[in-house]
Amino acid sequence: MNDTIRSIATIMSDLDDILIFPHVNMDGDALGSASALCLALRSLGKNAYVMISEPVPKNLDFLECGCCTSDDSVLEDVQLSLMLDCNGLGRIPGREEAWARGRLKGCIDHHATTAKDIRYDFSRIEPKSAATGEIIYRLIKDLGAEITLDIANCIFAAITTDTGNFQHTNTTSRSHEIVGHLYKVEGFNSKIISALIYDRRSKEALKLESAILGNLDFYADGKLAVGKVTQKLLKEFGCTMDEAEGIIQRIMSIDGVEAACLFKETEKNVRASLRGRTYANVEKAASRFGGGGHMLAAGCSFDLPLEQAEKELIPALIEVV
Ligand SMILES: [Mn+2]
Repeated sequence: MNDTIRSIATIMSDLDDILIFPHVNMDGDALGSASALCLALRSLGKNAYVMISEPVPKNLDFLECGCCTSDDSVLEDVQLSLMLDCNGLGRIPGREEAWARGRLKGCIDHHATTAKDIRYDFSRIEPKSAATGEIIYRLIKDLGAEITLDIANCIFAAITTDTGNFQHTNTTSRSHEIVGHLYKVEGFNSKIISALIYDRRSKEALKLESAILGNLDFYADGKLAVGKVTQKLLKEFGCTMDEAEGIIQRIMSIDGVEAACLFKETEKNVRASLRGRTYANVEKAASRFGGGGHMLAAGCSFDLPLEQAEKELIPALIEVV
């Protein structure tokens, strides 16, 4: 089932109380899409909130726009629970009860991953869209809401982050067309938004990055590069895990590297972020361990110590490079 954006707009036009659920470890697309839609719904007189269970990452704080809450009972009656930029209860941990309150359930996403644990009343999955923000922009237009400056900023943040600043192969003419429309919104300045997202790193985060980059492991004649963010390193530099954001792109900038893996040792488990350059299907490797994503950008997690997670994943990555 893939509903049209127009039919989703028609359904949502009749609803007043809506909770929006971006994925855990929110990124610019998850939060930007969620806040953009929330603001648009509010402008149409509806009660809408973005339900989150973790702090907003520092570099994305300007996307919060007064939309986010962790209060399950913020709405008395929830007519719709809408999952954005993800699919499946595993992507919204800690928010299952709030999710269940929605009388209708919907999903808007651009990941091809399918989830079998939810029956949606409507869904739209567009694997060819570079960002969920592209789908949300069109939905907002179909809802008849105005693209305000705040909404434009959120949509731009969604698209610039998920396209790697328009450098990833997922970038399409439509990505640029939508951004072209954003430039027509009064006051819109992409430079300001890019600087907020990309140019607010701490000195400590840069030191963390250089420690990780200085200690990479290479496999398969240098085609696979593997880095590690350990709890020990985070403590040493006084950083939090979200300050490791962007390091994987730095690894991918190495000539000859076809695939990169960045292990992130959290307090609970080990997550792996994966990237491919042209042909390395990292999603194939991730899906073996219950993860997912896109062919050239995927992730998975392990309830194992870091060394064991490496032993499991690295051979699977060597196979795809
Ligand atoms: Mn996304």
